Amino acid sequence: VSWNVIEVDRLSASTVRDLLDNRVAAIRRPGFLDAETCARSRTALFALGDWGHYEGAVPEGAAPPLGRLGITQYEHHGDKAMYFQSARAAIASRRQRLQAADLPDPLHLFIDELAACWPSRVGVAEDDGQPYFAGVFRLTSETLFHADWGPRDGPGWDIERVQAQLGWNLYYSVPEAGGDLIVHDYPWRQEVEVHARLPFYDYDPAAFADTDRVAVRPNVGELVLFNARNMHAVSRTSGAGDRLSVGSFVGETDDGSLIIWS
Ligand SMILES: O=C(O)CCC(=O)C(=O)O
Ligand SMILES: [Fe+2]
Repeated sequence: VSWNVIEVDRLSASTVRDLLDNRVAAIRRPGFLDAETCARSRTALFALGDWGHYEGAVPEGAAPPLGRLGITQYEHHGDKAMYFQSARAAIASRRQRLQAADLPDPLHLFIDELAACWPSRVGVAEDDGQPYFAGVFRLTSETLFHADWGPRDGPGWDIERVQAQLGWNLYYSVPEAGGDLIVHDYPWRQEVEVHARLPFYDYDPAAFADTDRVAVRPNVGELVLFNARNMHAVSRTSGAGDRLSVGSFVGETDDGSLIIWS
């Protein structure tokens, strides 16, 4: 295999293995959710009305997503107790909202397909029996270069012990232009930190300009997986509010099981 984007009918252990080991750049899994369910989900999620809630809460120039439903570990890395308290509420509200709108939970669909092929346990990450939040919905207009890596993002958290990390996203809607997921063959390492212009965010692409790179333009209903430890970004979209996705991380632990969080 070469470090490139591959397309599959269904997830398999060997392709997921290749991605965890950074032998392939990304996995496209088209038709994970049908177009009608994507459209219905988008309408129902927007009707909830609290998008854009986090706007302005991030540093100037950080090009935040326009909005999201759910929480991330990264934004709470300084306060673990507060995170697990927020996670409880966020998990309950997420479940209740999907149920009320009669929407399939994409996180469950994803875990089902992954668990069906993976030889070891697959489940939501926990710290002392407390579950992490997983399956954040995001409206993205642009994301600057960054890497998502549990050992760096969660020292003292359970996700610290992951040995490889993927990200997956399912796209409910996509923009006319832009919104490509760009991934470099450059797994996070300590020495790249001097190139971060914000804490763990907005890394100067000059630091890895000489590495291989792919650009994935997602389609509606498609699942895209990539190695989240690699430097990645989302190019600016043509229209704000067009790129609606849901996703999480998947980390491989020392015993081969996969743990899931956002
Ligand atoms: O929206 C995407 O395509 C990728 C966003 C991202 O940075 C991630 O899922 O870690
Ligand atoms: Fe990311």
